[in-house]
Amino acid sequence: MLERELDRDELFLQELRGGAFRTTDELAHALRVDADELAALATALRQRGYEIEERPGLGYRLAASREILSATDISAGLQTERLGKKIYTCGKIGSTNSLAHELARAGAAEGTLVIADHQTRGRGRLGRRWSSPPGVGIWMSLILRPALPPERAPALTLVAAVSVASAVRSVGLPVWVKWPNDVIVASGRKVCGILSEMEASLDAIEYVILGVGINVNQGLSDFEPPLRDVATSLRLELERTVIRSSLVSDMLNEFEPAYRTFCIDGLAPLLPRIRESSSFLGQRVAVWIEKEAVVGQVVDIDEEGQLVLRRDHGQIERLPAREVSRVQLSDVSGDTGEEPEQCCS
Ligand code: BTX
Repeated sequence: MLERELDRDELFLQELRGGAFRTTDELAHALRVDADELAALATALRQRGYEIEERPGLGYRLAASREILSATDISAGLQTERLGKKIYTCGKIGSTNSLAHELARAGAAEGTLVIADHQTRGRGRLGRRWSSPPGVGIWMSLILRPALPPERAPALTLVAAVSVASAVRSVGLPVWVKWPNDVIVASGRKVCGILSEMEASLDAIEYVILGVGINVNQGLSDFEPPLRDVATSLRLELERTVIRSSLVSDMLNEFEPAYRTFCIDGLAPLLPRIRESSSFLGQRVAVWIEKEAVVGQVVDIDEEGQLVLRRDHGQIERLPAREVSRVQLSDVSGDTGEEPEQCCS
């Protein structure tokens, strides 16, 4: 049922591609729905922001001036063996991670991708909100079933972040990975956040949901005022629109070989790329673990994906990503240890 709904949405869009009118009969036949269901589908797509015109006698057409997120286009750009072989596209959804959990519990295969045009309850780590307005971002979740012990899973976030960073650089924007789960531009503003969630027994992972949010075509007004200082989009940085579907394919093409390497050989072979992409190496940072700040200089990211800090008194500390709520550059020696009022995680 769920699958059929999602597929029909995408099918309708595919049928309307090219911009010409398609008669109600043609469309109803292709989608295996009746005229009323077709009208309901058109309404739902309009709510997603698609301009769908309906004319008596002529049928429907997509007044296609807009950049469209499409499973067909994503598939056309894929060079992967397993990732993205099954894609669920949705219009408005609470959270792609939630739907991906549902699909994974129902047995969806590794590599299944859920992607939405708009999230109403997009979430970040630790219950934080992720702003996911319609038509301008990549809000996607990938189902993974790595044969790894659960404690290895958190490092997958870093592997994904490096892959997003490579894909974004290939459209011409220099970006860095902000350990543990963001991708930022030179000003420090965030273009991407990653949320991995895992279902596991004591010694085996059942599945991991890798949720990736990329700000692609937002204008300034698409960001609520509190976000304007901490977030940006590719369009704002590059001053041009970026095609979301091809960026999704590029990200999956980058991620699949890195993911395979990680599953076989761990993080070590990927560390040179991770270090090279890292925004923090050599910098002095404050890392919040619950309400406590640990301040020091970042000297490395280790084979477990932990941040290696040298504290002021010279002691080396390794911080695991899963315990960290927030990281920021710190100029002040002897930080107060209090959480800053403004959130820029
Ligand atoms: P995070 O907890 O590291 O970051 C969340 C913080 O980032 C927020 O508190 C806010 O300050 C800021 N923020 C919120 N929205 C945005 C935005 N669009 N751009 C930049 N900064 C923002 C990061 O969590 C992980 C985000 C994962 C989002 C994906 S989208 C697809 C999937 N589904 C879902 O519900 N979440 C993931």
